[in-house]
Amino acid sequence: MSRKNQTLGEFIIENQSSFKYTSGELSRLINSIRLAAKVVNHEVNKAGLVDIIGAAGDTNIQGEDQQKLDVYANNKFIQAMTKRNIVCGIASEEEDDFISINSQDENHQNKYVVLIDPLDGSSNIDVNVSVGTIFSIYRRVTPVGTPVTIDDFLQKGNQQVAAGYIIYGTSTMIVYTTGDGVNGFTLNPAIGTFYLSHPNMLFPEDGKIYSVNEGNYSHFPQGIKNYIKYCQMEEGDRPYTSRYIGSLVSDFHRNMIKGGIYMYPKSSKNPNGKLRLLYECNPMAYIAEQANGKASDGFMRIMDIEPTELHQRVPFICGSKNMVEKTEEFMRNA
Ligand code: AHM
Ligand code: MG
Repeated sequence: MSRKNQTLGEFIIENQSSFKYTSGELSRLINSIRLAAKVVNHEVNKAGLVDIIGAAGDTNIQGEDQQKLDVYANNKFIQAMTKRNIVCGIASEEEDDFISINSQDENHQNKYVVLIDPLDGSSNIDVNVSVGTIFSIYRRVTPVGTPVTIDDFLQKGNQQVAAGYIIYGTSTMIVYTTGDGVNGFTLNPAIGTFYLSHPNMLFPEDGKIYSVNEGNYSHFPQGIKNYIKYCQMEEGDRPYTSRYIGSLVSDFHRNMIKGGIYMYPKSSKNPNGKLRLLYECNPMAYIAEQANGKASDGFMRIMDIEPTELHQRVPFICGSKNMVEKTEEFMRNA
């Protein structure tokens, strides 16, 4: 039984047995993400001191090169998962190709692959606005004992066994699902422990917030334009409001708590949208669905899209169920 104030470590152990494959491998994997999150959080929180301690590209006082934060985060998450020999493969927004992991003694015995966006919301990094990490976990489809292949990564979102995000915001949180609802844990930075603060998170069925980069309005498909106009029109009791941080994790997190919709549609500038199917849209879609929300490309369920390449982009519309369905209706009728 989960309870508020339970630590993430306790929660992982307690819920391990409810997971259908109970080898403990998935628990170890989530634990390694938890550890890397703390290290990255520490670095993200120092980012404002960059003028004092040196900018990316400089050499710091210990003679180490300062890394850009997204590169730093990428290295930390990959190290956390490879050093402890927990996964058989990783794909990252920061890497052109997937990484196959093998340790001599284990000989490709691990069963899980991870797809990760180590630091999403890159335009917010240098300006003290929240950024996030997004991860998605699958069981490999190729046989254990052999190197992973691209097929292990190009799985539909509906095959995910776990997904989550870390938000480096006014407080730092891990929010994740293993297919049994969504739980959120807040870091107490004084003692470095995540506590269950948001058990069983749910999107309100309807919401008032729409989040979209309206600077791209003139390039949007007609259905999206119509939906935005519908939200803006003052008619009866339609009190919509616009909030857009430009950091998917933060916009999604707020919308899940308050009720709302996030949209990154295709446009004449970005014919497939901007966000990446495998390590941005699918994990957020899984969390959304587990929290009673919805995720669509405007016409079909995100998690049913057949992936064709690692860094594939798709239009992404996600949030409170009624709002997503309304947008789909506008898309169909445009
Ligand atoms: P990134 O992976 O380069 O950080 O891009 C993803 C981000 C999302 O977090 C955010 O919602 C979107 O890009 C914002 O894009 P835009 O600045 O075009 O509105
Ligand atoms: Mg990203």
